[in-house]
Amino acid sequence: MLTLPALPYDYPLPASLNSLALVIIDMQRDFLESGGFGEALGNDVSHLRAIVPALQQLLAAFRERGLTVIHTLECHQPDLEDCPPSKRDRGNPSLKIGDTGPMGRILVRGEPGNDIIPELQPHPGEMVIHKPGKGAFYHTRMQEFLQERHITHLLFTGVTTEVCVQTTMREANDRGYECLLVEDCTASYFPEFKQATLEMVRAQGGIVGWTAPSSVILAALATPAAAAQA
Ligand code: TIU
Repeated sequence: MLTLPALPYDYPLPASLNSLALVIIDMQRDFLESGGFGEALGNDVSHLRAIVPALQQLLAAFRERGLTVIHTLECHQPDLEDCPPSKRDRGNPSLKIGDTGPMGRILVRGEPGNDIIPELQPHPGEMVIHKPGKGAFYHTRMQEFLQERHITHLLFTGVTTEVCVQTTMREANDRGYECLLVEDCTASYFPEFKQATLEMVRAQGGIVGWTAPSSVILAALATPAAAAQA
């Protein structure tokens, strides 16, 4: 069995790498660029871009081997029917969800600002999950998709670590998936929240799952054993 050096202990990869998926959470202009939802909430969005090169490298490794990649986007329908007032009104932002900003309507599906950043655009055939909530299982086909593909192991990346990434990882953990958070491929507007999330995920014997850097995943995928498994 292939394992990854991880915390709190080695992460066992599935018998077939076809049961493994890379999950890229919400790498959207709305969170990474000026004028989007993240900035409207009062955040300095410049921190988040630092993970893009490592994430591009990991994505390329998955694509080269034909492994499953899932992209998610946080977004709402244009009529905001799927956006509860509690979410729209929260935090008294300068621009609310649905308001028009410099990149179109904030957090609305199909608007320029809601798109995934150019560097990480999905390829044809990759799963794209549009989600109205923070978690990727709420009001989506995520669970059905994973079951159809017999996927049991999920590697989590994207933004923000303590909001959509952690929520989705917890949802997945409760549903029985073996979850690993990729340390250098996730970011928060608050570096201390990212650090706390890494620690709380792997505390108590891995109460929510494992954490590891992308380097150990790249190294494992490059082995002959991984090639034989795929
Ligand atoms: N505000 C914040 O940190 N995050 C979100 O609102 N959504 C995601 O994390 N994608």
